[in-house]
Amino acid sequence: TAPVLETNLLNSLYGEVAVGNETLTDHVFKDVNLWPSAPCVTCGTSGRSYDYGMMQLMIERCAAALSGHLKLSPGERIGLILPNIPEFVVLIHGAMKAGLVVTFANPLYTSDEVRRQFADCNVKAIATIEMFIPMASEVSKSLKDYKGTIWVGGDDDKVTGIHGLRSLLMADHDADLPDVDANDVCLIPYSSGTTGLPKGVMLTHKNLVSNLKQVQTPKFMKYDGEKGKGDVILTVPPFFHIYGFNGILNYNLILGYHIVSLPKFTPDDYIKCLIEYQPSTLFVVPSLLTFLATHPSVKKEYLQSVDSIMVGAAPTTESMLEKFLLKVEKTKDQIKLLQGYGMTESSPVTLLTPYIYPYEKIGSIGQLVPSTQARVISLTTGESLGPHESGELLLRGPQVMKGYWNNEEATKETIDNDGWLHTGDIGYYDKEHFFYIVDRTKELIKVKGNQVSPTEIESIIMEHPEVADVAVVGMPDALAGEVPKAFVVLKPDHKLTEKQIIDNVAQKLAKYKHLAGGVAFLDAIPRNAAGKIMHHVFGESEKWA
Ligand code: AYL
Repeated sequence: TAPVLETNLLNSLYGEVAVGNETLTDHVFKDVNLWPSAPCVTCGTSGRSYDYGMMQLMIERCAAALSGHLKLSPGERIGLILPNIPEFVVLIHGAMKAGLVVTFANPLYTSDEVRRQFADCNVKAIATIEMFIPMASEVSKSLKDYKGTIWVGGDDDKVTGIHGLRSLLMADHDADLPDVDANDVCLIPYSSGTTGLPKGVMLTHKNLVSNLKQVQTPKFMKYDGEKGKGDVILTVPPFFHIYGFNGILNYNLILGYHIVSLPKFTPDDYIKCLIEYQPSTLFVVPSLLTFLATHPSVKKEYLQSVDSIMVGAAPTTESMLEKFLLKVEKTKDQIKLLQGYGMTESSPVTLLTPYIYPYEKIGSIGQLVPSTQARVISLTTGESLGPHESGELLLRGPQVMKGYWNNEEATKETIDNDGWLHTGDIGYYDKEHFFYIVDRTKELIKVKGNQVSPTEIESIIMEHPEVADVAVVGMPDALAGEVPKAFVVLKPDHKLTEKQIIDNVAQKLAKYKHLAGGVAFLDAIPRNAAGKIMHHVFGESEKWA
């Protein structure tokens, strides 16, 4: 009998994808023999580049070294502290081929932040570049049964026991690579989800491969699914974030495209890459789109080669998309403006704009990708809502994570008994099943597409003996989207200053988490009956701004 569908439960309009027992690395490099000498990844700053054949060889040798030389066993965790450089691909896919589980950290993190993450998932080896070797050594002291540090770009150091990547790749290693099961976890990125501190998100090969198949459905693709067109893509979003890793890197590797990436964004380097590499597709976050739309040194001539731009990871306004087209004097047929929506917890994509879609839908985050279902539920009654009614967005599909690492309670709060992922985002859909995001119920702050957990900043401010209470909230910002601002209650007769609070946070956290929105002093923090900070009260009233 046909399943009885609940009313207002939406299925993807584009069918289903089938996923077998294939690992992520096997899936991503499946067709590499068709284009071994095509350029694979190029560093836009240094020009260092590998072709697909070389990349595949290095991945295989890296896997052998991690298993045969460093003696890392299947299932053990390796931590990457790497910017967007071509060797990122060698390490991450080499590790996955060896059956390891990867967790990656932002190279801008302080050692406190890296230590917290790497100790939480019990990392056994770290790979990083010269600049962060001292940090890796310091962090490794708090890791149990640590097996070694890999220096990307450096040579072996017999004194400190550091392994140079070059030496690892050059030597022959006796390794028996494991048969990896597609249901095994292979990646643990960190996300604060709907509440609290960042948590490990357990993603399996199957989650990530499903998502690649879901987005590589003809309706959502430039060439109707045809591969190997030799496209060049320019990208800045970090490979150490799920958007950069699965949504950009793996997505384009499967197609055999040339990926040009910048380890560090500067307007000059970005413009240089536009001119030198003539990319057809740009992958951006909203703040980068704002840069393209408004920066005086970006000239329309530099974008002649561009036919599509993918924007994701944070809200983009319709007016910014239009402003961009006006600035570069292009029509929506000349440059396709595509939007994707998702979460780290969903590998990440759940909604995407079709490659060709009606102009009046500009500003929408798109439609459900294959094998994905959605409900929009009322914030008060929990019932599933119809078109144009705003509520919390719930999603279900094979790309949804296995759960949070070592945190069953948070897993249960986020994925309900029926498998629905509660996004903490508020949105609605229209009659054609295009979705729109209007707000967020969760505390998460997004600074230039980066996640900032208010809890993380609040706990640092609370450590100060003169602080009685604190709430950190995202304030709107023209370029960054949002910036964190702290509302602080001091203990009686204390004189802690705004500057002292800002400096203390700056010492302990990466730059994008700093209190760019400043500090305001209050007599009390609005809390609900359960004692939870009512973060949303701050956004609703002028008096807090
Ligand atoms: P995380 N519009 C509005 N908000 C968004 C959007 C969007 N297009 N995309 C992500 N968000 C917010 O885990 C939203 O609040 O993953 C969501 O819950 O760092 C949160 O960011 C998740 O943050 C792509 C490109 C998906 C990127 C992504 C999202 C990866 C961000 C598909 O094609």
